Amino acid sequence: MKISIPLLKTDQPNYWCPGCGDFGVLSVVKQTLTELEFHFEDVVLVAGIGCFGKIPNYLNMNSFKVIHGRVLPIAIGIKLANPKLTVIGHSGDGDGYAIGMGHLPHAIRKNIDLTFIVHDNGVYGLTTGQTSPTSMKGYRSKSTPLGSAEEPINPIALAIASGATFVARIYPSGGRKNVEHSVKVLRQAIQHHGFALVDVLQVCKTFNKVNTYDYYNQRIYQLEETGYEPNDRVMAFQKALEWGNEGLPDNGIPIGVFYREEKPAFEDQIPQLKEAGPPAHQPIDSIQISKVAARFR
Ligand SMILES: Cc1ncc(C[n+]2csc(CCOP(=O)(O)OP(=O)(O)O)c2C)c(N)n1
Ligand SMILES: [Mg+2]
Repeated sequence: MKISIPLLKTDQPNYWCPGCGDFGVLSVVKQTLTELEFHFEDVVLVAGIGCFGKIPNYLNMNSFKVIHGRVLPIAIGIKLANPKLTVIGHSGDGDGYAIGMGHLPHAIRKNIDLTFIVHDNGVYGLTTGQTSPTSMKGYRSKSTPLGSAEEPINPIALAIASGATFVARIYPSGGRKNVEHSVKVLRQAIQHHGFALVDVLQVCKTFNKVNTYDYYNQRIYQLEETGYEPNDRVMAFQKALEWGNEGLPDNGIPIGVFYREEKPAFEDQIPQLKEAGPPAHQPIDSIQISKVAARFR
């Protein structure tokens, strides 16, 4: 059956705060999956722990909710078990760039064919507002009451440096133009053959009083509108360093596709997958696990 916005609806009560940026991500995901004309059996969604991690509750589709920080290992496992599936991971700046950070450069350099959407609100929302790896320097919260002394991680630069074949940033808020742009970018990310990082500028109205809707609305600009072509890695890295640097020549925050490159995905290069086919399609009747199981009794 084909995915459609009405069929994706669930009867779960929504626990996100009024005005949460996650609503924008949810609607962009719904629209993109519908536009891509996927069938329900073609797509698996994997989500970690955080406010963003409630997204499977609001999407009536095959989903796997995993422990904190482990979206990528599970998503990779699903993809390798059955490369025919489209796998989409949802993570947060805490989930994906703190506890789960070790997985990111390795998934990137493997170039596993999956889409990794990070709801980046610069704060640990679910645990009531601690400083995260993308909170800006000086950020005050209950975990850094005197202001954070650390520089934030730059996920776009990190992904480019790790050899990512698709790197993008979206802002699915602040009006129709940004929403349509987000759908367009997410569509390309999902269609990309290889690892695609989509960092989402997501506002946390309750806890992050720095990166507000006003903050982003005043700074974001679409890379495409400047004639930017996402095919030069050095240029992409340079663009990745722009972050509303007031007083400097580049004082905006770019959104859109920073870099893309066609390369074989990990799973294309594994002879066992080519010869025997995906593990999910191999017969299991003759496999005896009783001996192994006995060792764990
Ligand atoms: C192993 C483990 N450590 C810590 C936690 C507590 N915890 C739950 S969510 C979270 C951070 C969530 O932040 P983020 O990923 O940015 O998601 P958000 O809530 O902002 O959407 C933490 C530290 C946990 N659930 N499991
Ligand atoms: Mg967060």
